[in-house]
Amino acid sequence: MIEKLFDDGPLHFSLLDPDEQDPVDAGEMASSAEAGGTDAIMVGGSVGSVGGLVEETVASVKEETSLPVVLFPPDHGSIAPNADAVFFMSMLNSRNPMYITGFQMMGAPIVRRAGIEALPMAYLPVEPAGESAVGYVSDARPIPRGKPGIALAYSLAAQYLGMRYVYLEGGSGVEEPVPVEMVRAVSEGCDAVLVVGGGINSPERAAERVEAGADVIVTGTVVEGSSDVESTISSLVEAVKG
Ligand code: 1GP
Repeated sequence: MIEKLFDDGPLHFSLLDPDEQDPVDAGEMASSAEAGGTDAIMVGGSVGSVGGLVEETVASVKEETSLPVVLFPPDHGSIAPNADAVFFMSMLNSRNPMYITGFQMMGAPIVRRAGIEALPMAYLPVEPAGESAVGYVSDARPIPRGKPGIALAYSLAAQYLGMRYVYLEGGSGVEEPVPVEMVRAVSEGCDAVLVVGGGINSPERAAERVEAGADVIVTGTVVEGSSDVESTISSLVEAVKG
């Protein structure tokens, strides 16, 4: 059960977008990330990461590492049966009902047939995620940075709906990650496992958010173009684990 992994937090997850590199390179990056001490590989992306490409990327990661692979799908077309688990996400603050319940309805039978572990999650874009691919594609109404109370209210709603994970998403590659005050408010006021990502590109940024109560730090962009993925991940992991 991947769920058990979360008992041993705080954790660092490495995100690989299948649209950004071919599956062989993804496997090599995952191998370096494993050597750097990351806890799991997330596979997914907003645009172009569908079907066979996701499955081949998962296969390559599993061939090169012994890490759990957790899908991070934008919709039902990105659910690969060879992954270990899926963040089964509902974007509670989307304007488009397909991102709240529609793609979930279409994806649920795929998850059941594949026997993948489903981790029920509220996926909450936070400003400036409106400028990122995920905000644009999913028609998000991102939470204002100065409103931690709204993030907590959504997170509590998720908890009361039975979701066990909350992901505060700043947007991939953004300049400013989710504010520390917002991470603290959600961590202190809600029981869900708190995942934070988007724009976390330094050990300091990772450590501040763990100190504020994040259970999982996700990084993706920081290793793109890195000549030494292992040491980049290793310094992030060190910051997360203290
Ligand atoms: C994006 O939160 C993830 O969905 C990771 O963001 O690419 O900025 O690390 P970065």
